[in-house]
Amino acid sequence: TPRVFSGIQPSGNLHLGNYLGALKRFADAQEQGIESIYCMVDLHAITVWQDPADLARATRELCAGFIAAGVDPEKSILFNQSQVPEHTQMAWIFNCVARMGWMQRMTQFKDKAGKNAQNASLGLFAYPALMAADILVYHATHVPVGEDQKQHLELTRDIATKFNHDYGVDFFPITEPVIEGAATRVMSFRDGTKKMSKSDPSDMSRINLTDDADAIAKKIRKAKTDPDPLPDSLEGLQDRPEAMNLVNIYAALADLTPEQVIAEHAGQQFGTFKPSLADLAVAKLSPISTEMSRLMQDQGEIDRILGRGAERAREIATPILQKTYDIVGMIRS
Ligand code: AQP
Repeated sequence: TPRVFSGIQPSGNLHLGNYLGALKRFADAQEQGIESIYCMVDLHAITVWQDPADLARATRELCAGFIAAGVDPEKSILFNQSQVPEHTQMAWIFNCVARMGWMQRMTQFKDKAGKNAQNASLGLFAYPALMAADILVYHATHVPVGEDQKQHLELTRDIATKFNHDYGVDFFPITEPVIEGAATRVMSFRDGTKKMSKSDPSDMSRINLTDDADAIAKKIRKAKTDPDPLPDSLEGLQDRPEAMNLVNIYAALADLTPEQVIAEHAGQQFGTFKPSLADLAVAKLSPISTEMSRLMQDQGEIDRILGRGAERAREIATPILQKTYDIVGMIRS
């Protein structure tokens, strides 16, 4: 039976890329009635330093973001990673399955560690093994993510394959990444060759899910573009990353294909297209930010949702971890 797992880091600045690449698609998937498990991956977040008070706040805000985006905590399982210790227990097993060379190839590690990789945390290096544990401790079959996570998901498949092979079992499923839709890679508003990211120092580079209508409209108006009008076919966007990004965002927000957006807006100047996009973005996103701030007023309720989600998650994870320990030869008495 299919089972969906995905996670988001509570590292602040939840943005349009997280919404279109992840949250919105989770809400859409939920309607298909597949068992879905969604995690605020706080243990991943601390692979780079997080102020403790900010981390707690960002975790609650992320939970509010899931719910405001349409993920129902009754239908889906919503929890924070550190409340389910089976993730880290499984991660240790996978640390012993994964190879140093595999980790060294991860582009996210190279990007985040920067030039001074010796100074990066050991956790940042081992991040993909914990991510494999997040997924496989539930025997999840499908993982909806943005394009940037593709390499980590391949590593998850490699870990599952090697574990199954090393222990001569057919135990872990080979997980399918689900990377689809018009906005699997939302780009920065300042630089169309960089992905929109939480950690970009420029707030103008992204739309935060907590931005109000004025901020959303202003950021779209000021987004970098080229001087040409929109072309009359998708091919005309090939070497125009900023224009392509805005068309893809429009398509994803309106549940259209990029082709349909181009057909509707061919020949328009950005002076015309940007205000339409701003209206659409405000219509779709400001209800989410309003709902997030409403939910954030009742922290106790958010904490109860996370706690209840963690209990439900553990019901699935505990027997899978125990079986893993049995396979590996760990005594349980
Ligand atoms: N720009 C993006 N376009 C589409 N999807 C995106 N995702 C992230 N950025 C984009 C997807 O959002 C989910 C959660 O991401 P995450 O917070 O776990 O990971 P991240 O890649 O570290 O997020 P950021 O915003 O890019 O943070 P920093 O700046 O710290 O690197 C994932 O499904 C991801 O694909």
